[in-house]
Amino acid sequence: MTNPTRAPRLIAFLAATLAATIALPASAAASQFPPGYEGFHTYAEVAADVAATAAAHPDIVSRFSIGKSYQGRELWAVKISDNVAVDENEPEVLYDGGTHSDEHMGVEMTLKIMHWLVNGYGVDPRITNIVNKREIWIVFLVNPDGAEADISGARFHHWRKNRQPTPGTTAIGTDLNRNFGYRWGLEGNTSTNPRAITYRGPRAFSAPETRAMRDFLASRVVNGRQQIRTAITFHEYGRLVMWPYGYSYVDIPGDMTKADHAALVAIGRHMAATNGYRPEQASDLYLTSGTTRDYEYGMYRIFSYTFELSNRDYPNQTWISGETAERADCPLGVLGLGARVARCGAFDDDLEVNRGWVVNPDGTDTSVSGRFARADPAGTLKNGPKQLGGVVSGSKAFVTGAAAGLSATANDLDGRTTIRSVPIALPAAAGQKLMFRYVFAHGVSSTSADRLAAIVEDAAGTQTTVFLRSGAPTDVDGVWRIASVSLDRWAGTTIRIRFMAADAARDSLVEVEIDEVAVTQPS
Ligand code: 0X9
Ligand code: CA
Ligand code: CA
Ligand code: ZN
Ligand code: CA
Repeated sequence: MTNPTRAPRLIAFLAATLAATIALPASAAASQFPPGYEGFHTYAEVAADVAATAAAHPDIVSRFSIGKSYQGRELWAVKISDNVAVDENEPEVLYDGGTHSDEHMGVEMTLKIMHWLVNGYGVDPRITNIVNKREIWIVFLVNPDGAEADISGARFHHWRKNRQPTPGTTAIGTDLNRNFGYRWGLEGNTSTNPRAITYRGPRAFSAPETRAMRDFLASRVVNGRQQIRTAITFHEYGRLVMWPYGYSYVDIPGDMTKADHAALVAIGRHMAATNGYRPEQASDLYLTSGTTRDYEYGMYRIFSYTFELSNRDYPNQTWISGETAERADCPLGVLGLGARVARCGAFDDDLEVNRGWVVNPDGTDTSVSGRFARADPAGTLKNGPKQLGGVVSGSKAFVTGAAAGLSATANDLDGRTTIRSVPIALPAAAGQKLMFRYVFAHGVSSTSADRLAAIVEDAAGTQTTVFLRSGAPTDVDGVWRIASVSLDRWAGTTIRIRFMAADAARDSLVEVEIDEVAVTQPS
């Protein structure tokens, strides 16, 4: 393989942001890379390599398409795992390349990862373990139309965007890494000009290629939980490892938790140390919005990285960062033993994104106002703080009526409200605890009929109250407290967790908040 050297691609280095108009031949002979770059794979060669590898290793590689490009090319992908035909309950990992079509090295990296896993399986214990214990998804070339355009006539055209015309203009192409629907369209290095190389598209997910990625990600939500826990999206160039967010210069905005940030940085630094890249927050390079990485973390809390590969280092396994695969069971475990015990058990939910809780699961709740909602609570005051305006982690918790309203009793709980978790399979070992943070506040007119209960529902539907706080005719201010309850009775079974809050008997001021629900590791 030659060592290709090409013009700088990082757009910060570009003097002009307008894309050159490129003329493409009307009829396409088999495309090929310019002389000296024959080691790179054209779309047809990617498709052939993926098909041949899947055919040769049907036990661990399954090929599929996540959808079609604007011009109708299949967006080829594989799943790599043992028992590959079965959706096993194994942590999942996603790698993608070729979002920017002139960054061909990212595509080579995705192919390299596939061959690294396939060739090392049963040979290298580390790789065998990854294939057996994880489900790896690879989308090789997110933007095949652009990649073909980029090498048309066996010359490089520096074509970055897809090949979709923008209605009402003569311009072609949307920057797919500005078109994802998380905080799409903010300021920074993203353009409303259809001719610009960073054109974001008329709306989020206006491009078929980003929609295919969005729909694939959504398809990995199983039982209410996103199965993909870690991801790398491969770009070029600059030798960078970047964590979220790119949309803000703030290190830990409200839509990130402190713990996630610490883990994102730790894993990012480890990976950078293995390949000599520079680790940094994406916005340290420049502000962007609508990127793959921000969408994956913001929407699903996938621990997601952008790698800017070198445009000279044709990928070899030195640069494969297997840590994303190895840590996919519990990225927060990188923070040490305490975090592993508390956050890497059978269940962990900071309540920042939807992880499948159902409100009013039996349809019998009586609350007319103040039913549980996952929200950013407003603070309320009535003889001292009642609903607290800050949560334990990030900016979300389950709250009884998140808004403050005009009076302290405007959005408090009236009647009974219930939430129920997804099924949680508890390992058989002893010492697992249900831990959660809660606020239970009430006014002087409260009675013992007002309550907050944590309930374990077993596989047969039997409910057992394992935690109870009851009201009393005294004024109790809101304070975040921590609860810890043994689950030994249910070890080795599948349970659901319920929280029930009630303002019963006579109407009183009752406020409840729940955050950081977890089942600890066995002791
Ligand atoms: O601009 C991009 O999309 C990425 N760089 S590239 O040269 N491959 O085009 C960088 C994305 C990283 N995110 C931010 N810088 N916010
Ligand atoms: Ca498997
Ligand atoms: Ca699975
Ligand atoms: Zn790129
Ligand atoms: Ca939270």
